[in-house]
Amino acid sequence: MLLLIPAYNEQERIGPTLRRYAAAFRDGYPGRFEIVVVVNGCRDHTLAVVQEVEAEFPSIRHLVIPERVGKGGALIEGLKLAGEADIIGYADADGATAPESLLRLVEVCREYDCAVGSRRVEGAVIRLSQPTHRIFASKVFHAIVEMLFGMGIKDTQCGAKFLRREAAQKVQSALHIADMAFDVNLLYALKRAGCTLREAPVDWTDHLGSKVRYFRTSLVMFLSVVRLRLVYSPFYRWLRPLRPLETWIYLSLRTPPPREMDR
Ligand SMILES: Nc1nc2c(ncn2[C@@H]2O[C@H](COP(=O)(O)OP(=O)(O)O)[C@@H](O)[C@H]2O)c(=O)[nH]1
Ligand SMILES: [Mg+2]
Repeated sequence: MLLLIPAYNEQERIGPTLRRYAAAFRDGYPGRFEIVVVVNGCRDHTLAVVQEVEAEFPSIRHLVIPERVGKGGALIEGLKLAGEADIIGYADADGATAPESLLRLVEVCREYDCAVGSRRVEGAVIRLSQPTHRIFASKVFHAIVEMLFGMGIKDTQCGAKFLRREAAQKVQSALHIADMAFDVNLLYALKRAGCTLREAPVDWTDHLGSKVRYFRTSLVMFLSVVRLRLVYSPFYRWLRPLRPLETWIYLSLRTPPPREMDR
C-alpha cells in the first residue's frame, strides 16, 4: 500500500498529519505500506518538516517537484509509482480525513477497484464542517459535475481515494487536469475504463489553512470540468487551436494548465 500526500506550502499542517497517519498504519495495517509526500512549488519549509518526520518514521519518503504543478500534477506524478504497491491512494496534507477512515478505504479496495472517500454518504462523520461559503461552492460544483458526467458520486472532492494498482495503471494516460478538479478526471477515467467504484464514508474534520482561493479556484475547477467533458466529445479535435488561449487563461488565474494528453 502506498499513500501519496500532495503538499504545497504545508509547513504548518503536514507534520502532525504525517505522524498520525504513519503511526496509524504502522499499528493498524497488516501489510507493507509506504507514505510518499509529493512536495511541489513550496515557498516555505514544508520539505524540512517532512524530512524531520522521515527521521522518526522509516515508512515516509518524499518526491520533490520544483515547479508548481498543482495538486493534480503532483498526483499524476505520484501515481506513476503505482507499480511499487498493490494499492495506491492519496489524502490531503491537513489530515482532514481520520487515519481510521483511510484504513477502511484500503479495505474497500480488496473488493472494488477504487474506494472513494465521501462526506456525503451514510456513516460519514463531520466533526468540523467546512465554512458555509465552501459548502455552497461544493454543492454548485457537485451539481455541475453530475450534469456533465452523471456519475452518481455524492462527493468527488473529499481528498481521500484509493485504487488498485491495475486500475491506476489503466487510467494513467487519461489523467491531465492539474488543479483541484483532478479528482473528477480520475473518477471519470476509472468509470470509462470499466473499473468498479465504491463511495465509502469518512470521518472528517475541516482544518484551517486551506490552499483554496475561493473565487479563483472555483472558476478554475469549473473550466477544468467543462474541458474534461470536451475532451471526451467529438469537438475536441477542432478545439485544439484554442490551446494557447486556454494555457493563457489558466496562467492568468495563476494555476497550472492541464497537461498534454495522449489520446
Ligand atoms: N503538490 C501540490 N499540492 C497541492 C497544491 N495545491 C493544493 N495542494 C494540496 O492539496 C491538498 C488539499 O488542499 P486543501 O487546501 O486542504 O484543500 P481544501 O481542504 O479543499 O481547502 C493539500 O494536501 C494541499 O497541500 C499544489 O499546487 N501542489
Ligand atoms: Mg483541506
